[in-house]
Amino acid sequence: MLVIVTASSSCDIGQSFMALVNYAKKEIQFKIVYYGCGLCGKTTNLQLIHERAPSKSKGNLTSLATSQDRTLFFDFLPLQTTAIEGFVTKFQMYTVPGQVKYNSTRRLVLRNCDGVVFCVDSQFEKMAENTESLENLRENLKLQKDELDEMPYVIQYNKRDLLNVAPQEYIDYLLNNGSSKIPTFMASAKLGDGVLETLNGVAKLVLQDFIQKYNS
Ligand SMILES: Nc1nc2c(ncn2[C@@H]2O[C@H](COP(=O)(O)OP(=O)(O)OP(=O)(O)O)[C@@H](O)[C@H]2O)c(=O)[nH]1
Ligand SMILES: [Mg+2]
Repeated sequence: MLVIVTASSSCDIGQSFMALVNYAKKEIQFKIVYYGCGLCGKTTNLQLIHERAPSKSKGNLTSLATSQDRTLFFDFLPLQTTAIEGFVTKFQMYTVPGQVKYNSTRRLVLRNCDGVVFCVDSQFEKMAENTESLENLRENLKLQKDELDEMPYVIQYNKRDLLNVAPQEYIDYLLNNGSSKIPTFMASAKLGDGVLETLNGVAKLVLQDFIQKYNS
């Protein structure tokens, strides 16, 4: 399911890496966070990944949610692969709670993340919320001395199955600076379209970033 990138297994990992490397167990752990406004589909992404991932490479999906199925703290899904030669590579997948009032929780979940998926609700009337959420992501990353533009980051345009969605170019203009640098993925998490592609996209960037830092 995940893109395979190989690296030498005898690396000396510097302190600047956020990824957790355990030499004794031959394990590398990366943290990927799904961010976005309330109800954009973050939890649905993780549910779909959990449903489709082969059982030997996934753990339990843990969701801490309100009675209305809104994320209260986070969702958590561990995935495992052999993307880096000689190491078991673990991806710890998290979602944040999108509701504006849970900002301190979002900051906690964002800590030490290695990659971000910004999930967009493509419906026209959600554009202000998407923009606000992206701004909130940038601010929260700054507080932990990270810059969104310098980290592995992809955008998912979700809910493309609905009729009232904004055109891709318009969302690009609003949320992606019209830039072709940030990989974007069209998706319907509800139907299962584009979800694994998004995951592969961010996993590939996270691994490339890790290998590049290691090589330098
Ligand atoms: N039509 C459609 N509905 C979707 C899609 N993805 C998610 N939904 C629905 O949108 C609602 C919210 O989805 P969630 O995954 O719970 O959203 P969330 O981003 O986790 O929301 P918070 O936990 O509040 O931040 C649910 O009813 C989903 O079934 C999609 O691609 N298309
Ligand atoms: Mg949720």
